[in-house]
Amino acid sequence: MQLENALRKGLERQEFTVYYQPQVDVRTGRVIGIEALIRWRHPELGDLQPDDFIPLAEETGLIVPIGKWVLVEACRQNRLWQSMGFQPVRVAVNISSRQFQQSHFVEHVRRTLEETGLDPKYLELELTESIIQDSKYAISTMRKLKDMGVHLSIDDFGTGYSSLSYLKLFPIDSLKIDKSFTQNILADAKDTALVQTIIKIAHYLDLNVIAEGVETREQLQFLQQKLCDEAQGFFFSRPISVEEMSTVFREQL
Ligand code: G
Ligand code: G
Ligand code: G
Ligand code: MN
Ligand code: NA
Repeated sequence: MQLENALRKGLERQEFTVYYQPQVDVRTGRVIGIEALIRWRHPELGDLQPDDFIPLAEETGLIVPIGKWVLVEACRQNRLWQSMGFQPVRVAVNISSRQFQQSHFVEHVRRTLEETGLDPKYLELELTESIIQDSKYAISTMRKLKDMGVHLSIDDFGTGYSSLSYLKLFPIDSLKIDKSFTQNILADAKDTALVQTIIKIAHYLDLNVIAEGVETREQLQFLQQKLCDEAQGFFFSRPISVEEMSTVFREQL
């Protein structure tokens, strides 16, 4: 209850902030995308990570206004970077099930793009397998977003209990290989096999594939050999502030 009130107040008092983690083209090494990751600067508790408050936000429904705020903020900031003359990149925003199931979700995305002036092709929404399963309207909602020109990806791919058949049913653009697989690609033969197979499945289905949680050069080299498209992880950068991200963009001009 206390944390719930603090969450509510935190939203009013603008205690939330968005960090960004680069997503790199495996062939060129250039940053071609960024993932928006929320942080909470709590006045007494200090910086809180999403795992400390997103589950409660989901339970209480506060994830809806919080998620709306993150979407607006990420689109606004990405548009701002573009207007500063940096090379345009896609910004990926994590979407919770509650948020996706709101009847006005599609309209909110449309309005946010209009109001911030961000071209829809520079927005990606990260959905999980469970979101897709929970929602009666998943296909219809996804199709409306796709028709708008927004990119859709499946986050934490391979960790849910979905059947592979949804890959042909749902209008998605890319798969994000979960970091639990990436981290063991050189240590565990089963993970090696799984990652190779996920990359192949993605490409057979004409999907882009990105590996999360890349921490070493050896992992990156493996992914390069297996023709993975993109990589994200501490090897390149931790999630960083707007100022730090601006420096990364400036250096790559
Ligand atoms: O940011 P971290 O680096 O700690 O993220 C931890 C988890 O929190 C991830 O699973 C991520 O998807 C989730 N997360 C981060 N930011 C957001 C957000 O804005 N909305 C939602 N729904 N989840 C987020
Ligand atoms: O139920 P109604 O006729 O208002 O639905 C109009 C459209 O809005 C439907 O085609 C459906 O795609 C969408 N919609 C309705 N309810 C929901 C919901 O709870 N979640 C989502 N994501 N979309 C919904
Ligand atoms: O579930 P989601 O993919 O949205 O989560 C992103 C989370 O992964 C964030 O908490 C982010 O800080 C974390 N993360 C990003 N890169 C790495 C990495 O290379 N290693 C580890 N252990 N975590 C990472
Ligand atoms: Mn994510
Ligand atoms: Na993930």
